[in-house]
Amino acid sequence: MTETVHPSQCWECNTYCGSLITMRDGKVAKIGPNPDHPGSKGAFCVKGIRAVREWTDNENRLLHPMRRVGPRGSGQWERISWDDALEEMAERLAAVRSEYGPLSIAGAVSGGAFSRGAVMALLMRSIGSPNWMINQDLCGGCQALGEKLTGTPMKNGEDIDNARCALLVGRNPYAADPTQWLALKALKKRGGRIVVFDPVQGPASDMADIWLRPRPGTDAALALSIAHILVAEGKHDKEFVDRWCHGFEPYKARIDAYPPAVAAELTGVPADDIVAAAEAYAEGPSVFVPGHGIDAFSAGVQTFRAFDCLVAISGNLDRRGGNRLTKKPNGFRTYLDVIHDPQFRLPREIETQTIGAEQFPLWAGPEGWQTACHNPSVIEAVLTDKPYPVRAMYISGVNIVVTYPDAARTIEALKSLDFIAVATQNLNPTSAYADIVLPKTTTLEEEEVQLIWGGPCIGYTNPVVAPRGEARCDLDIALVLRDRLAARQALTQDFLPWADQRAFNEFLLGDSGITIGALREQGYATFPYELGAFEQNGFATSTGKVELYSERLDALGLDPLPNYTPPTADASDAAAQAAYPLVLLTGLREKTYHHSRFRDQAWARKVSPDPLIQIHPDTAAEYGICDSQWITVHTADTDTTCRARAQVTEGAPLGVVATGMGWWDPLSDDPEFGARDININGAMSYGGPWDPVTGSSDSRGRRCRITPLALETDAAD
Ligand SMILES: Nc1nc2c(c(=O)[nH]1)N[C@H]1C(S)=C(S)[C@@H](COP(=O)(O)OP(=O)(O)OC[C@H]3O[C@@H](n4cnc5c(=O)[nH]c(N)nc54)[C@H](O)[C@@H]3O)O[C@H]1N2
Ligand SMILES: Nc1nc2c(c(=O)[nH]1)N[C@H]1C(S)=C(S)[C@@H](COP(=O)(O)OP(=O)(O)OC[C@H]3O[C@@H](n4cnc5c(=O)[nH]c(N)nc54)[C@H](O)[C@@H]3O)O[C@H]1N2
Ligand code: SF4
Ligand SMILES: [Mo]
Repeated sequence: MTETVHPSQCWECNTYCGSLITMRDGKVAKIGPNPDHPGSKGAFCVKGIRAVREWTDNENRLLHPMRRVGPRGSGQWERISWDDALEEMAERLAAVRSEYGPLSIAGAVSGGAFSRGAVMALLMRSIGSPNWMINQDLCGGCQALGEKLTGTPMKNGEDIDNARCALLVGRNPYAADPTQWLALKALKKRGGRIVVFDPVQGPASDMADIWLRPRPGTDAALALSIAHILVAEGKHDKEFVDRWCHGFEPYKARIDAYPPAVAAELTGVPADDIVAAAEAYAEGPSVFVPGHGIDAFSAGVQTFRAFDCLVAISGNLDRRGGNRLTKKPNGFRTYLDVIHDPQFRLPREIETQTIGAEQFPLWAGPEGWQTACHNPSVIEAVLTDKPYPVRAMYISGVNIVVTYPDAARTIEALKSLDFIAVATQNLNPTSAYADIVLPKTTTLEEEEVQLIWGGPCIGYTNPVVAPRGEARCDLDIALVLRDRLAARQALTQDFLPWADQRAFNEFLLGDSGITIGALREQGYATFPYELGAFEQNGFATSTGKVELYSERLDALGLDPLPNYTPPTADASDAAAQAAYPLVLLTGLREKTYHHSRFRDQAWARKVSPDPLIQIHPDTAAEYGICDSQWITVHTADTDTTCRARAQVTEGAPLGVVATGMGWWDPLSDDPEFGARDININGAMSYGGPWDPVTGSSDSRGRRCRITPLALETDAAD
């Protein structure tokens, strides 16, 4: 028996924990945390320990390419060779390209946090299409754009280890991020203070010194009010503001409109509690720890800007114990650098036709953050041919039927396409509509190199096992497809100049001096990192300063100052409010699952067998709902409903119901695998209102009503 230990990194989620993988006789025997990893510092989670192995080894793993033989969604497949699969895919894509033009082909992928995002963007561009869809309008996009516009790219740079106060806003690190959770527990232990903004009770609010429960979607008013208190009491960092902040005077006028009494009225949080939170935050260094609870909604960017400006004026930017600005080793390329590299770009006149670029130029098209499309507009284009037809899709590493709002509409769009190929590790509700499915490698079978901003370090994922069956990684699929398309004169330009994933990874490492050999040895590579580099370089905005007043937003005719926008739930008229009296929150994370992943794993199903929806006891009593009873959820914006099981708890505020996301049932006989039945996105709209910058729709804060299902339904289940 031979046993070896390999330092690696889990990239099942973008915590990117350092791991140690024990191999015994060529098989993975154990996966555990790497205590030396500078990013995760020994943190890890059950998904990394257990789910990733089962994901690789499970009997449902897709091992061979398959072709659909029955109608779309019928679940009837035949095994085919890679050769046949890629020939057919090239033939069908070339046919669509010649009939409708290159722009009629779109890619869909989770986004630029993993190599498959860059590969998808470059494959689509090679075909001549600027259209690729990412998840980030639903995840982190508002944070990224808020930071970009303000000049404060600080995501994952939270220095909790050295902070005296942590301000958690819409974040549940207990389930979502073990590294943050360990750091917060340590902060608490050493006498630091934790302030939590969250309407719903959870492990973070249980540990908080101060817990504010704003009405959903109103957090911007809290941030503006705290900024007002700091400035009114002279507790802001005057020197930093004078030297490095653009637009302080108009900003001051804006925050002065939000004294605690006004913010209390808007948010439902008592004014004294807002003052107490401001006092705790003022005793820095303080770190702002945001989460999905204030992202992915129609006022997400302004909400983030309100907090980003607070971080800046309080002197906590790029400061020990505050929010560090992200940096990278000289010569290293991130995936975003690749996406924006001029050598891999289509002509500007093509990129400006990216779907969504006209309405959301900071999101989609040549000036866009990742250049990717506005997803709801792509679904619309598929169904209406406006602004032009989209007739084929290649979907990899994203389960859009489950994770995009409005599952019924996504399914309708997929059903109407001329051709769909899906690369995945197992059959799921999205691949159910494919013509061709392609077996994809898992994170134990792929080599990945990434900038870990939280480290800071370059992280390395070691491909410790050979791909199972005939699985291939995204780049390998793309390279063969490119050649087959070229053979059919269906290529605009070759934007994939690498022989394999290793060559791509070496391209990322560039002139950084970091080698694959060194990464394999240690599992990561650190690089020098200095705080306060803005003293030399300024900030990445047109003024070179932190833009409290955003020149970019001003030029686009949008509000240049951070502001409070009333939540969508407030906008409807009295009749609509009476018909849909509750506010729906979605997205609560569970330790067991990763979005729609791992839903077939027996241990996870045992811990969490059904989708739960938290309901306050008084609300439950009003509707005659008891704990564990199945109910239906119906929002004001779609005709469709979905089911969930009531969890009656005082943790949910009165008038609010809160649920998770990502539910489907891989063991179901239903060809849709429950994608509309037990999936909250079966009852959500992907339509407006949209955030004016990112085009994000409200993934929470929508009005809904609930109906108890007869208890007999339970017995039938
Ligand atoms: N186990 C596990 N971990 C994960 C994931 C997973 O699926 N499973 N997904 C990963 C990904 S991609 C993401 S984006 C993160 C998401 O993880 P988090 O960033 O922690 O986000 P959520 O769990 O969606 O919500 C966090 C909190 O926001 C609160 N909230 C809801 N609405 C509001 C509001 O209006 N204001 C405030 N202040 N709070 C609100 C919720 O009650 C919840 O407690 O988790 C990552 N980690
Ligand atoms: N209503 C509502 N909707 C939401 C959210 C919410 O809070 N509420 N959250 C949003 C958020 S934050 C996110 S991040 C998204 C997540 O949305 P998705 O990215 O669609 O979620 P996953 O379940 O992670 O889907 C990934 C799929 O890709 C495949 N996959 C996994 N790993 C790999 C890989 O390494 N390579 C390839 N090629 N494929 C892989 C698997 O087959 C899996 O089914 O959902 C969003 N949707
Ligand atoms: S938190 Fe869990 S799933 Fe995410 S990277 Fe770490 S071990 Fe992997
Ligand atoms: Mo996410």
